[in-house]
Amino acid sequence: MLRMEHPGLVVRQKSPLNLECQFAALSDWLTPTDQFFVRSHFPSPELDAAEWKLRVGGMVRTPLQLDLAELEDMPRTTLAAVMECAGNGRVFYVPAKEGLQWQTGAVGNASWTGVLLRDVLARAGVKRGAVEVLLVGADKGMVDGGKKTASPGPIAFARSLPLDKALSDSVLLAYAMNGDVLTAEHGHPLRAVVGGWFGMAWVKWITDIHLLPRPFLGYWQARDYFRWDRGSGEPSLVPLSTMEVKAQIARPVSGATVRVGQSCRIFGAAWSGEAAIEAVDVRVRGGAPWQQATLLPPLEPYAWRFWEYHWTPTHPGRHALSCRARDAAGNVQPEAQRADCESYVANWIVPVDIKAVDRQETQAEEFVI
Ligand SMILES: Nc1nc2c(c(=O)[nH]1)N[C@H]1C(S)=C(S)[C@@H](COP(=O)(O)O)O[C@H]1N2
Ligand SMILES: [Mo]
Repeated sequence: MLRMEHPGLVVRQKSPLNLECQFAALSDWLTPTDQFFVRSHFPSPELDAAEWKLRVGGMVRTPLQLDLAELEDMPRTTLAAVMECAGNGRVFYVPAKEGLQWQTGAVGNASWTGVLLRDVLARAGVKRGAVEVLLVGADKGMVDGGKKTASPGPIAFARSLPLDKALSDSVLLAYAMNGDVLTAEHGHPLRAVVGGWFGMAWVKWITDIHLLPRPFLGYWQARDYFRWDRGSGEPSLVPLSTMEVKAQIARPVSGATVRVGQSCRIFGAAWSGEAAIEAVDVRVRGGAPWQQATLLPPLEPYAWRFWEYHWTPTHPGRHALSCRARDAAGNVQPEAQRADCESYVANWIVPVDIKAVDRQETQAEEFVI
């Protein structure tokens, strides 16, 4: 019997497994786990939760080894948080950029349960002079060392957080997602949840935490997942960190037909980095005025925000629907493609092309919404 292994998800790569959700099907504010995108650089390590240990070392007073039961006995926190892969929307780069051609589905919003990283660090005791917390995953493999250096050999997926973020209320070591034990693909038995940050910071399958005296320059920080910062004169490399303000239209989908004179609901989600979404605007064709959409509940600091706008097309023809989010820190989505983010951070405005038709031209089967 034919069995679909990942119903409702688009397979971007089979091994390592990379799955994209269908953003057009957006309905639940908490993305069901079986509809949540998967982004993995290496095959999933097979970890036996009974054998697994979390080691905490480096610049700490007392190096620790904790098993899952010990972590589960610590005070638990649940945080609803959106995670967007920094490569989400890469397909919109012109000309095309190398890498998985994510459309709009490398993003999801889930409820994560675990311990605050801060509580684990407090148990170990952080020494003065520590500036970053390195999180190391159990998955390993070969990477491209670049043109000018030899390959570093097999390396693990590892990313660091600055100490102030690591000690904040928005960073968890999570063992549960949407109320169930983490699945293998999403990082069982333990993953990082880094509210407001792009997905690469949310290290899965964590085995080691190291307190570091200087910023980490590992592969996933300095060779990948970085941007050029021009703020200080000469361009310098800065590891990607917080998500950038963004709204996406889920429906109507590109290519849809809507009816003149009939209300059409434009619906989507918006999110940003550390700042809350303040407004989402909608424009029904280039040059038309921006109109404010309605932000919908629930409102949670690190989660995405659903929004809608009811629009009644007044004339037939093609329409390019755009949305634009603004956050409480004053960030607004740009109109133009980014130049300094390699193949990442695709948050510029990308219109959705649809067609409005007069009632008499319309055939029932043409309705998509
Ligand atoms: N150990 C490990 N952690 C990882 C990755 C990985 O390849 N290995 N991928 C990162 C990236 S780039 C993203 S976008 C998120 C995806 O998390 P998900 O697969 O649970 O959606 O995990 C991050 N954590
Ligand atoms: Mo990612």
